[in-house]
Amino acid sequence: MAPVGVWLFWLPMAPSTSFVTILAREGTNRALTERSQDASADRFPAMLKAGIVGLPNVGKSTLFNALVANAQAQAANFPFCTIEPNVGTVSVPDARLEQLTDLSKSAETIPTRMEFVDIAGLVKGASQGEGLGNKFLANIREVDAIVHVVRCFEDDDVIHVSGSVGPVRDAEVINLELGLSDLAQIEKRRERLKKQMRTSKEAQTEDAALERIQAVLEGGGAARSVELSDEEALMIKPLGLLTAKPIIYATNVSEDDLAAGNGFCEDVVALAAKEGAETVRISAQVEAELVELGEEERKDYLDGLGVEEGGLKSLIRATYRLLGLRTYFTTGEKETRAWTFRAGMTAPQAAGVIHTDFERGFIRAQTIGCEKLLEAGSLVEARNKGWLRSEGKEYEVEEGDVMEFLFNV
Ligand SMILES: Nc1nc2c(ncn2[C@@H]2O[C@H](COP(=O)(O)OP(=O)(O)O)[C@@H](O)[C@H]2O)c(=O)[nH]1
Ligand SMILES: [Mg+2]
Repeated sequence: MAPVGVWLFWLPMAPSTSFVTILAREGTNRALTERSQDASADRFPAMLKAGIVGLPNVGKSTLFNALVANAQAQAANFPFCTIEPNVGTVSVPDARLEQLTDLSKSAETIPTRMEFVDIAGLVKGASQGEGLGNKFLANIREVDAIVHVVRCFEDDDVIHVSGSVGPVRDAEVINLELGLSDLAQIEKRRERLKKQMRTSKEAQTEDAALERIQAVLEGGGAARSVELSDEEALMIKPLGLLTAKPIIYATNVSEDDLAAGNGFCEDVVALAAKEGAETVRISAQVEAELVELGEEERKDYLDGLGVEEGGLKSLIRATYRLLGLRTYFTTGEKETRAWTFRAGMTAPQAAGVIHTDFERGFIRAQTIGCEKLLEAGSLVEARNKGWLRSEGKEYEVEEGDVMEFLFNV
């Protein structure tokens, strides 16, 4: 059957149109519009996941539940916020979305999302099968980044598995288990490579890289601190080394310490700095309470604590960046929407995030930086000033770009 080609001619980016409305107006393309939304949902599993790990009773589930409850409250138009009891998609907070919504007088505002997984039950000895042991480690192997929650709050009512609060010691217990699991993985792999090495140069290269990682792990370090060539990195990727995953520490404090932190937080910041990792201060309990409050009460409560938020937003944003994720926007009267792409993606690849047809049939993109558009005040003004750019297939999309795609299917 001959493919039925539908040409979408270049439509100037009028303030009242986004490409989605353009599609909807072309009667024949209704189905495409609908499919495009389905397809973006299909792509969701490919979306990156962050795993929340830590010792028992440090506040992981409290944090996870607050993340999910917030997502549900903010984005009622996503019915499937919780995929499984311990997997949730959350909206990525972004002030620019509201600004663009105002600019375009959009009927709807749709944030972009990412996934968090509450990974329960790591205890000392997990790499030897203690507790949930290997199941826990397998769960971590599937995530793209680790949010390591450490307890920096004192509360006699909440039992501490080690008997006292000591976040650096706690973090080291977890990191040791992850390291031991990686070591076991590497030993198995190197055993297998032994035979292949006699005849295969690749096997030799991989083994040499693993030997370097092994030495670092045996010294108490993490695989992520080992410099690898692109070739080596690609070779060891299938191993899914846990300590190679990017990590962020979340110091969970009581409400009184949210504004200024405490000595425990400082210790964790020092530990993280040694590893080149970031730290975000949160209060899981404050976030859990905020979920229950109305807008006014929230503000009063936060004002009383001397903070602007309980740390949840900062944590989501920091994790999003840690995963190498970036945002571009589409905006029009129908909706203003944020889309996730990976740093370094070209315009056709970024278009493919919305729908594979957009990538396949990509012709050109019309774009302007979000700040620039807000400065102009409207798309018409931006056009008059000559600030809208026409970009081709080679264009690398930048953080905050407002995009409109011209394509042909
Ligand atoms: N005082 C205080 N208690 C907290 C805080 N975060 C969590 N908790 C409590 O600690 C207990 C364990 O929390 P949970 O989130 O289940 O920990 P998980 O085992 O790491 O998932 C619960 O009773 C929580 O209410 C906090 O910031 N301050
Ligand atoms: Mg839990």
